[in-house]
Amino acid sequence: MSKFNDTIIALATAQGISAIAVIRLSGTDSIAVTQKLFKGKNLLEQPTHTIHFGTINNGDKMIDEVLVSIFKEPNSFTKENAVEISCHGSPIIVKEIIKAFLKQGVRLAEPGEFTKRAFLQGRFDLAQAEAVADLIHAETDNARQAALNQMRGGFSNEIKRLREELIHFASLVELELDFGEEDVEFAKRDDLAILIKKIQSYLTSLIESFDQGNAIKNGIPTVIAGRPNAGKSTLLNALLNEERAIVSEIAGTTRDVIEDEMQLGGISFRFIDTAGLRETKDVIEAIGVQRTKEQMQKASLILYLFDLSTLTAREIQDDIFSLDELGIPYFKIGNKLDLVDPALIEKLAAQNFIFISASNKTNIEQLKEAILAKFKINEVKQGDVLVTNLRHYENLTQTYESLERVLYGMATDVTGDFLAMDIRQSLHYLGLITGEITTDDLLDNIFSKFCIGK
Ligand SMILES: Nc1nc2c(ncn2[C@@H]2O[C@H](COP(=O)(O)OP(=O)(O)O)[C@@H](O)[C@H]2O)c(=O)[nH]1
Ligand SMILES: [Mg+2]
Repeated sequence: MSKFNDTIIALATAQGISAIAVIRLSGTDSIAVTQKLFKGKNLLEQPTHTIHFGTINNGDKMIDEVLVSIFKEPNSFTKENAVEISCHGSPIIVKEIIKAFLKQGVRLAEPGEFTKRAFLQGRFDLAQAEAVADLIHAETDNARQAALNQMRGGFSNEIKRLREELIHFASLVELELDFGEEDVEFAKRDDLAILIKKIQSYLTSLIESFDQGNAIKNGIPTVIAGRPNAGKSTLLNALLNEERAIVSEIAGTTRDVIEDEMQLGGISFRFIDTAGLRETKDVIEAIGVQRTKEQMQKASLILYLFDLSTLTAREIQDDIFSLDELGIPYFKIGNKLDLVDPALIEKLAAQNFIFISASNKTNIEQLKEAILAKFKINEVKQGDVLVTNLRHYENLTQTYESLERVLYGMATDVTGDFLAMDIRQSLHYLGLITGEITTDDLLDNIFSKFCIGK
């Protein structure tokens, strides 16, 4: 593992005025550098995990009264010497303090650099490091619990254990190769097959958890679509209980995509209002219609609105045909219930329509219940293992497929060198998940998404 000599600094709390701001430093010299700017006790003589009152000074100028917490390696988040300075939460104080440290040769931290150092120093594996970011960005309690579970171990330990067992077999198969012509078999093929099936069964449970995990982490994009004037913008406002989108009797009012989030039953739903679907000569409206189609393709659910007051059988037929062709789950919603004759309702009820009046807020709760029933998730509990990260999902799937190739290879009696190659490939994908195998690009990609100071 690489050692870092340079000391990094960043504001760890949110920008802006606050009661207290925390500036953090990490690196071999962080305590020594702080001592140069600090008036109070000699920090270098203090034990780890202690807090000290004093002032931070730039030359003769006192910047602020502060509390300094010191953490000595390896007992800090980064496993390096680390300091946290709690000062008054003024942006100008924060700026002056950081400037004073920069003058001492300290460097501004890059996004996620503290967590990256913690990972490189072996504090946790890559999947756990990624969970740190998820934890900070969690918007629902379920998302928080899923991230916390992953940060505290999640599938990491089991994957590491299975990977080691597989490494053992890989080396036995490779040893056989050294014996060339002689017909030796150190790696018992039956035992290898049993291990692979065991790993695959664990992978399957993880892969299957991604549907829920992804919904919990990223929310469920729900597109409100339909023809102009069906009442889409009115429905968005009714769902969110606020005047988010402009409602008008003029067809073609909504030209851009408008969206907002709402939590239902522990999941966050992203409701997306769109431009009405129709042929149009208006260039701007046409762009809106194009965007609607793109949004519909990316949606997890479409709330498709029909205007019951103008509806024709032909319209239902055409629109449902297009929806079925798209292949995304959808609800058929009949709007403007207040304007319609009960005979029509009876006819459409047989076709699974949900009836609402968006402007009168009739049956909006029932609609929410129907949406929720479609995406029912179990509450995430402590210790539940859920895959929420697309990168993990993809690597898990690739591992599974490469293990299939190992099994196929054994079934068709391929030579040992091909078998060894397929096992190595599986090990590669497994290693990417927990970070035994990394590249600079992969790390940059992951940690650049963190905030500065994390
Ligand atoms: N009577 C009635 N009018 C509605 C209802 N929902 C929407 N409207 C009206 O239908 C018109 C078009 O609504 P809007 O939400 O802008 O439709 P959009 O083009 O699909 O976004 C407006 O005049 C709304 O007030 C409803 O449930 N009943
Ligand atoms: Mg609209």
